[in-house]
Amino acid sequence: MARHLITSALPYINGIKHLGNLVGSQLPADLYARYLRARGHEVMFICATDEHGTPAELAAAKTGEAVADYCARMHSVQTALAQGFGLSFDHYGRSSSDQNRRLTQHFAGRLADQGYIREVVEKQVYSHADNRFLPDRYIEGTCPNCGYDKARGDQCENCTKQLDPTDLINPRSAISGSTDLEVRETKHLYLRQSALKGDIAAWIDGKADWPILTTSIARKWLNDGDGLQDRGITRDLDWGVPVKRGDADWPGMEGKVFYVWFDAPIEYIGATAEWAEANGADDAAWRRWWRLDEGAEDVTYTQFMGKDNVPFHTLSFPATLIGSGEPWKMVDYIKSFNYLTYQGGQFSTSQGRGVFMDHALEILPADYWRWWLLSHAPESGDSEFTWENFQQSVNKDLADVLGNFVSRITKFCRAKFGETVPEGPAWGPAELALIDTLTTRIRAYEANMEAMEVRKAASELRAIWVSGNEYLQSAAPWTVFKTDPDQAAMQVRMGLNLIRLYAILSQPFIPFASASMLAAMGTDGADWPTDVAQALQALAPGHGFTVPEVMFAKISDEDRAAWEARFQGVRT
Ligand code: B3M
Ligand code: ZN
Repeated sequence: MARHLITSALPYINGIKHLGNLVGSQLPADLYARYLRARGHEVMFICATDEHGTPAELAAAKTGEAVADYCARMHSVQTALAQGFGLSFDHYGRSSSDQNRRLTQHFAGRLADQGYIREVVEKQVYSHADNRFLPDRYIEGTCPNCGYDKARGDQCENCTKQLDPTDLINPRSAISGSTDLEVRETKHLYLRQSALKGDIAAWIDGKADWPILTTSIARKWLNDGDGLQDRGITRDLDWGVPVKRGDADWPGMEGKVFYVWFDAPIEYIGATAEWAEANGADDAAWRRWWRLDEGAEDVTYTQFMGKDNVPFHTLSFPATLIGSGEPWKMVDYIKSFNYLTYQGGQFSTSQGRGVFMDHALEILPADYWRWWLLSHAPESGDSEFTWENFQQSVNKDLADVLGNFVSRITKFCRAKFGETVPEGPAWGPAELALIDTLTTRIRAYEANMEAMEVRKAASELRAIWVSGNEYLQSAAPWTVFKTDPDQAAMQVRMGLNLIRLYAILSQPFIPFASASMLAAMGTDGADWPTDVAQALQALAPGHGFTVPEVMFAKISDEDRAAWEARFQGVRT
């Protein structure tokens, strides 16, 4: 049994996330966590809300709530939606937690002790119209690197270049649009990333197995002239982790907070400490996942994120961990994703364009979305959600292939043999051939899951479902029954055991349907089918089962048209 630490990029606290956010980190991370647990490994699956920074402050200002109240409310909203989608986090923490505050201040103190912090009097953009300093994300302007005119002050999402606000051309407030900005002097702490470039380069060079998407972005900013510039890690904001050096005050930094991207990745550790507290465990329980000198040396750590988060996870966060001089567990593998587009355009909260997590669950069960998103994950390139493709894929894969198989075999058995597994003779050549096919397919499925090749794993699973249908089609127990009911009984026994096998294999993708299939088969035994022949004998003759409700109602053209209209967004 191996030990796996899995983290998904932390969604910002503000707003309900859309399907693109979901498939870009949390959902594939859940797929991987579920699979590893099903294989018997020890998994710690962590995520949290990213609560600091201007997004939270501005969103709270809009609702009139105190930002702490807003974050508490939105954390429970996001928690409920995560549960609705079956995201099986061991803990869904909060970057505003005491644990994260203490850890962030600890790391800042360690970095200072190691000489990796310098104090800089810098120029920060103050907006008179907004009556506040404007941190990076809320200054927009033209990117000096590629000319994109909606570049943000921290990063240009067009060319992913990490920026400082004062780099922007024609800057304006992203809050009010005001260009009445004044650059003011203010003292901030800078993390001397440049002094850690060699350590980080060596660390990345050792990651030969990383996906090209991840290493190419990391190397681009590492080797590009200014990739590892020293970066400001404090801000003139009220909401955030107060700047302290461990437990001590930091003279001259009163009233300032750490930059959201400094404390957010530390919340991966913070949320694990929150998990320990929530489960009445001591510090050793979380430190055994994160400290190489306290039991984490045998942990494999995998991170899931959208590609625009790769620079922070391959440069800034490693700089914090390495710079601390302490033996913290660092990521072993980063699975990063491209983008999901919606009907040829972008998801947009402000324009109500695209499907967001709350509406998705209102109209269809989570498994419909999980299956489509994972089988179309934006791995090697962007994927596009279209209602036509969604309806076709779900109706075919889930309703016609899997759902239909379950329904035909259970209803036929009930009609001819009752709701117990019939016996019949031993398997014949057709069954043995099926077992060979399934064994090959299941090994390929396992290999793709281990490698986090999400789409390939989905197509192997689909092929496994199809092979059961092909078996049923050629065996045709409903015809055989007329002349040889005993042979039909054996075929049905195989079919019922295939349902249990499918439930176990499908659980990482469609956990809700998997659970109802196992319940219908009257079993909670879900041992992974290492030996396929043995697995297909789990439901012995005489074992009781029930015919499940229709598992996947098809999406009608009317519904599809109505949803397409509902989520098309306001015409701009
Ligand atoms: N909150 C995700 C984003 O860019 C950001 C990830 C933090 S992971 C430590 O929306
Ligand atoms: Zn750019």
